[in-house]
Amino acid sequence: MILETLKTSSRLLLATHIRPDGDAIGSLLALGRGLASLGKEVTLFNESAIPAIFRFLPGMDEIVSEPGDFQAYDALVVLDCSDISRIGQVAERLPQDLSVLNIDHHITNTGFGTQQWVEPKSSSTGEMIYHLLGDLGVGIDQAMAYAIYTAILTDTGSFLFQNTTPDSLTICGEMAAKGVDTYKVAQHLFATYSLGRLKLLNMVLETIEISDNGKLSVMYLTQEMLKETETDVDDINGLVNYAKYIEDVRVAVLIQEARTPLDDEGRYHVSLRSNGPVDVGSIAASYGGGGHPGAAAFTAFATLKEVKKEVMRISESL
Ligand SMILES: [Mn+2]
Repeated sequence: MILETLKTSSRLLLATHIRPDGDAIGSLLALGRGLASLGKEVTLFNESAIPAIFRFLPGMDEIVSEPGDFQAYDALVVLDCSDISRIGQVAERLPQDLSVLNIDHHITNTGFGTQQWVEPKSSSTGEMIYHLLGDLGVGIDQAMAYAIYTAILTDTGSFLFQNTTPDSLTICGEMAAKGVDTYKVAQHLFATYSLGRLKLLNMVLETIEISDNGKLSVMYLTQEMLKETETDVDDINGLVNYAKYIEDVRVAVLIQEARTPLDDEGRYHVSLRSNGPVDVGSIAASYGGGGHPGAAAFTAFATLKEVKKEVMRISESL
């Protein structure tokens, strides 16, 4: 089982998904530091650039964007990924014989890897890492506490989402008692909007459309808007939630133009958020994507107009 493999391995590669969120980064940092405290050689890998809002977390500079030679590791630990492809292009060159440990909380997890530990009821992978560190006999220090707190706080939408459980709140309380300055975390994560980001938000809000039955809202964001407001992908995080704040809306959608459109056909990242009983994870899965019941995404290859039309069609089943 995973616990035994971690205990007996001495060189570990830890990876998480591209376009990392707070849970991905928090889980990576917390488990990485915990394993290092047990004397293991640990490499933390993420293929994407890390969003600036997470730079305050201790140990961020240890995350590398190149994993090096896979033969140098006893195992690869994949965190917060519903599928191995989520770690990025590097997934295509993993050696067949590399032992892969899959630790995740997505209900859509494909069960990839040599060993799996998937807890769909867990608010976040960070919450699972908290329990794993306990099982490994690691004493959680302040740096790990910051990472775990950030993971749970961001994946529960600051405890506003339905995945918030007594366990998530208890663990966060414990992390605060270990010295996490919760006000400082909130300032870094939520009070660091640039003027450009606010202008971008304004532009995106202007695009809101509501389905005829009022149950679905759609917004879109183009590369042109990013250029005009001098913002980048970091600034898109969380924008989709604004479409969710509308009365009676059950599903909120943000259609985001990808940076490199393939040929003439557009490529769009479609994020879905649910405000309650609707499972957007299975809606996204029906379009080849994935996620959670409350938050999911898929990629669409079409024009913006076509993507919008298709998204509006989702409202008919709500
Ligand atoms: Mn997560």
